[in-house]
Amino acid sequence: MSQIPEKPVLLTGASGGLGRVLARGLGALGWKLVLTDIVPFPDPVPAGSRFVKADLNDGVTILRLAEGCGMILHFGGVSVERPFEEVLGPNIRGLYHIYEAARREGARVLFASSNHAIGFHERSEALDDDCQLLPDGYYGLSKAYGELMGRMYWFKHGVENINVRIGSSFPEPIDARMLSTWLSYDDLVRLCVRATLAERVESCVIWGASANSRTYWRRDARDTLGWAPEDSADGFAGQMGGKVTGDAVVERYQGGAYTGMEYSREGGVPGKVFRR
Ligand code: 15L
Repeated sequence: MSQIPEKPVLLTGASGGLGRVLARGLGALGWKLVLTDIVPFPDPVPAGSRFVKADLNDGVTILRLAEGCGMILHFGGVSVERPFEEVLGPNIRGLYHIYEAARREGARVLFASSNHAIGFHERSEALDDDCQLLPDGYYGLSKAYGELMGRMYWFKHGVENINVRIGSSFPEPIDARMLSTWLSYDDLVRLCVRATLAERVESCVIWGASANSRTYWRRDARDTLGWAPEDSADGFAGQMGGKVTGDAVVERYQGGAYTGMEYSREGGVPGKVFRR
């Protein structure tokens, strides 16, 4: 079976850390990519692909870029915690433009969601894909909104989408938390390949992490995609033992440092969501 999609693939956020990894990895497979970002693409554009500088706030341009594409790998937008007003345009309005483009083209969307959509779950919890969304800031909130937008577009318009709650995707884990949350670049590229080529995905959630034995995460839709991580953070455990912050809030929750930013709850009493 061909590993090359029939139609071109739109990759937003192409100039960011993960976008560059994907442009290189998918370009090397011979995929025809439409790369876009608000800043110039710093690498050589893979053969058969093109780069167009664009702002996610510009809906007309996003619609044009998506013309003829069968898949949108949406990695664009603000990728760290920022004030609400900075997140709003790229991550909320921009996402709406992506979904409208997908609806018009009959394209599938892979949404780069984040562990920060569920960041206020405690590290002692083992989560399945249908756990409560517990965002740990405005960035995480935009990711939770994005997942719900995907669900709405699937139910209302039949736009298929894969919501990847990415843990920590870096060349290597750099602290003790990442022994649980690390996603290798190779596992990420393979995940995007399967998400694009899988026959039917409906609207689903994937935990974006390698096969880390210290994981916080369990069930998701990976079997539907035919994806399983091949790498693991376990081999880095010896170097990471002491790499903790010493901050009680940060170490308590899965979202780590993001949970402690602007944290103003008094007395260190942990937040709880009441369940009936
Ligand atoms: C994310 O969502 C960020 O984009 C990334 O920079 C890391 O902070 C990562 O989460 C993480 O939680 O390690």
